Amino acid sequence: MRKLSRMKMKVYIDGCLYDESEAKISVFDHGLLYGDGVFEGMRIYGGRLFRPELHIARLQQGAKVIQLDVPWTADEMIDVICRVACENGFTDKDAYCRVVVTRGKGNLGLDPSACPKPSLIAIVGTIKLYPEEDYQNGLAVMTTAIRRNSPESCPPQIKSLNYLNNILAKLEANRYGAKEAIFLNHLGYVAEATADNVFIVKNGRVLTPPVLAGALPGITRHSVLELAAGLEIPTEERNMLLIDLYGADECFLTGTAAKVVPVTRVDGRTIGTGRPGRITRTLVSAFTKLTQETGIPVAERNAAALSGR
Ligand code: PXG
Repeated sequence: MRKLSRMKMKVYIDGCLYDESEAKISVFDHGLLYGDGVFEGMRIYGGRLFRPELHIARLQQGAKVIQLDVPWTADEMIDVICRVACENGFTDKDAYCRVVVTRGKGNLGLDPSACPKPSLIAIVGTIKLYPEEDYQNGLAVMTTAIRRNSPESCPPQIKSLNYLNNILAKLEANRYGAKEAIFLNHLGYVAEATADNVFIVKNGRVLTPPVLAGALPGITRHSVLELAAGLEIPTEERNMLLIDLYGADECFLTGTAAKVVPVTRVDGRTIGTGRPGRITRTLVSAFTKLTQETGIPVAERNAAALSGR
């Protein structure tokens, strides 16, 4: 069979668009040398960019904590994403956007003061974490022996370019044939998955670990908590132990890449009935509806930016 050739992407780096094969950064960029920087993953649903203001606010907050001065406003960064989306033909389709702010070019010492100018990279393409059948049947996940980054080290709430801890957990999941790994924190409380937040449903209540347990303040998590509240399903951010996970009526993960995905097995144990639960399915539908009905139309936004508004 003939292989379908993928359209060549245009990638944005510091004010210019490059063909993907020409999109390169310096080997002296501290994002590469030390993982010094922050990033965001956003989605475009049917040509609309989903909640970019929340993603950019999280990026700016993380940058502030690591004393990385981001010279671009939220509006400027959203304009850049919409421009790259349009250049790549995602005006009416689904897409995945990666925004990266690196510390920029420096020298071989880790001192960030040698890096005068941060770099902004924007990539718009596609991503699919799990096959469709996992959304129908639910994922089998495992808990990992790796602990979520301690809050006494690099704060786990920052979406930094340091994902090695998460990658170690993902490698462990791959090794055991699990679809995803769930971290406990240094105190033994459930924190989150490698790129998703964790939820359980117990006695009709939707529960998720607090951010203080080591969870990233996920935009999907936030949206799902809002949707549940709107549907008058009680919600609570609460510390949970493994026993709460194993004994849950339902379980699901949320994330920009994963969206809302049911979990039906944890560490070989069946969760609830072993099928995606009723409340999970209700929230999947509500989230899908939200993504289809809200968001910034990238084509309109780009046209307005080009015409100087
Ligand atoms: N926890 C962690 C550690 C994450 O990295 C989430 C939770 C979910 O947050 P949002 O805001 O997306 O609901 C994330 C998000 C990737 C990829 O390339 C990773 C994320 C998002 C999109 C793509 O694997 N992480």
